[in-house]
Amino acid sequence: MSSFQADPGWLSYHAAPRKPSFRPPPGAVDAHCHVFGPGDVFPYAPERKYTPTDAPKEKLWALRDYLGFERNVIVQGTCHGADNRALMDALRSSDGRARGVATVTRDVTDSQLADLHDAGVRGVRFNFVKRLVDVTPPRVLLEIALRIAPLGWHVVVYFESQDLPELSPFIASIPTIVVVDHMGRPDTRQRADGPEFERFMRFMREHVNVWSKVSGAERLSVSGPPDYSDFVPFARRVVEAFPGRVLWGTDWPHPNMKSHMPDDGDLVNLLPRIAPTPELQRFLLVDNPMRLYW
Ligand code: 0GY
Repeated sequence: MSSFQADPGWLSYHAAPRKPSFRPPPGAVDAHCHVFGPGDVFPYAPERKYTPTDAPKEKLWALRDYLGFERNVIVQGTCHGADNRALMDALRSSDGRARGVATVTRDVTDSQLADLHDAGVRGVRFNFVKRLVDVTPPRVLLEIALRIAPLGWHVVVYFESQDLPELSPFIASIPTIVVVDHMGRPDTRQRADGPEFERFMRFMREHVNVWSKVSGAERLSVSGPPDYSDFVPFARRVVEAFPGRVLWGTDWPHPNMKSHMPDDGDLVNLLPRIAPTPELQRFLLVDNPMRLYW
C-alpha cells in the first residue's frame, strides 16, 4: 500500500485504450505527458495542490509503443514541485527516447542545471494556473529564463485564456522560444474565429518565438469524447496558421480530469482532423519536436 493516497474521486489513466486507427508518422513524438511517482520512490511535493495516482515511466513507455509513437517529452507535473527526480529518472532510463521540461526555482545552481541537461531536460515550465501552484512573480521567472537561455533551453508557459492580456508583456520579454500549453486554454463554447481566440492568434503572429501545443482536447472540450468536435477547429486553426511552431501530446496521465478519463486512442484519432495533410502531421509530430528537443 502506497504511503500516498490519491485525492478522493481522482480519475486514474485509462487502463485499456483503443488501438487508434490513425497511425502516427515514423519518428512521432508525444510532446506533452507526465510521470507521477511512484510516490514511495519519488515522493510528491509537500506544497502540491493535488495527490494523483502513480503514473510510472514503464506505463508511459508501454503507451508510447501501443499508440505508435517513438519518443516522449515529459513535462514536470506540479504535484512534484521543483523536485525533478522522477522526471530525471524517467529520462535517464528512456534510451534517449525522452526529453524533459523541468520546474526550477531561482536558487537552482549551475551544477543542478548541468545535471538536468545531462539527463535530457531542454526547458523549464512556468505555471500561472492558480489551482495548480502558488504563482511565482514574473520578475523571478525572468531571472530563471535568463539563466536557462544560454543552455539553449526554452520556456513552457501554462495559463488560462483570460490571463493572456495581463501576461503578454511578460511572455514577450522572455528571450527564448516560448511554448504555450494547450493553446492557452480557450473557451471552446466560443468560436475558433471569435475575438477571444483571435487574441491568442494575434499574439502568436506578433511573437515569432511563441509556439503552441495543440493538445488538451479532453480538458477544453465541452462536447466531449470520443469526437471532441468543439476542440478541433481551435487546434486546426493554429496548426494551419503556424505549421512550424506547433507540438502535440497526449497529456497522459491526464491529471485533474473530473468529467471523464479520455481514451488515449481517441485522442490520437483526432490528429488527422487537427492536421489534415501528411505534411502538417509530419511538422506537428516529428519535425517540430525533433528541432526543439533533440
Ligand atoms: C496538464 C494540465 C494540468 C496539470 C498539470 O502539472 C500539472 O499538474 O499540468 C491541469 O490540471 O490542467 O497539462 O497536465
